[in-house]
Amino acid sequence: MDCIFCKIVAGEIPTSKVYEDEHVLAFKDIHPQAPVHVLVIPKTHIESVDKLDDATAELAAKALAAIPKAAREMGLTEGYRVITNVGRHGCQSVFHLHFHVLGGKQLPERMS
Ligand code: DGP
Repeated sequence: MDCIFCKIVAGEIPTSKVYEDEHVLAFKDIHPQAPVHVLVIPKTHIESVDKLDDATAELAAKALAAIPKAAREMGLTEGYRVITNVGRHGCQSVFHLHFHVLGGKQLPERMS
């Protein structure tokens, strides 16, 4: 499968890891949009939130549970924003489920 995040999980593409466990990887976004911008992904390939079902939701939950660990690792004591883009209107560009964790400054109130 030609998925850039699967290649990162496989160690074929180097990345700046923030947190890792059996099911989840968190790494710094290559194009940061905030002082801290981390991507948290399940290691298993799931296209997006839109493709979740009862079986794969458990893997998504493991990724969600890793977010506070990645946030602590990055020193995000004052809060942060979690975003996941879905499909064309959501401007998803990498079709492997990922949660953007943005912080390190006061973020704008508007999200769209
Ligand atoms: P999205 O547009 O929501 O699908 O976000 C994809 C993000 O992935 C985007 O912010 C840039 C990031 N990204 C793409 N390729 C790479 C890569 O090879 N390494 C890292 N660290 N981030 C990447």
